Amino acid sequence: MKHLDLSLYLVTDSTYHTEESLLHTVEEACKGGVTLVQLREKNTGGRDYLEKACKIREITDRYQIPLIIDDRVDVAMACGAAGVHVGASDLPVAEVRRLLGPDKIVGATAKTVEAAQKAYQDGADYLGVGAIYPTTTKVTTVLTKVSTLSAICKAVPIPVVAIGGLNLGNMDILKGSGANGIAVVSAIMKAEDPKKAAEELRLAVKQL
Ligand code: TZP
Ligand code: MG
Repeated sequence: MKHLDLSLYLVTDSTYHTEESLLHTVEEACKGGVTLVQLREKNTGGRDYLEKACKIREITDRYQIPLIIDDRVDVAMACGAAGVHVGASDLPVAEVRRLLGPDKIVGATAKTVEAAQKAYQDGADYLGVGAIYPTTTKVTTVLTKVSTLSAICKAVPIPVVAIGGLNLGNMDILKGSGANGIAVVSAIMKAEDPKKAAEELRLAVKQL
């Protein structure tokens, strides 16, 4: 099993950022202690996605933080990212693993124990589980109970990161769930001071 630190997993959102502010926010978040970065671009063509991915990778490389690309195996391969994250409507985990080979990171979204076990068997290195709380970042997101999160953590040997509406004030709900960390968009991407936000979240995750 790969050694992955999922304590504070930053997922990007370009919808309320210029490219410059996106890159700045990611860099500040890296300074503040995020342990993994996922570039998540919806409605971005392959060429622009790749260009952005290469720029983000320059930053994450400087801080030695793995960069995960959401949805797109081709973009991840082309920019030399550390891995790919896929959900239920993306390429199947087994196919992504086959394309990326054994060394790259494959992350998968799982909302049920069955989906979690299948993703693990098919070669996922970690699972994202949620949305734990309502979120405006992702449309039509069904909430996942913490009891389901706990059951998933018990059912698979790979690390699990909780996602969805999580912030400093509400992450205590994860205590004792077995989750290895939290994945956030808004709590960092919308923060006035993303470095401070990351520092505070990182500290809080350690208390879980
Ligand atoms: N998957 C489940 S919830 C979510 C994703 C990508 C969005 C989480 O964003 P936020 O802003 O941290 O609620
Ligand atoms: Mg996806």
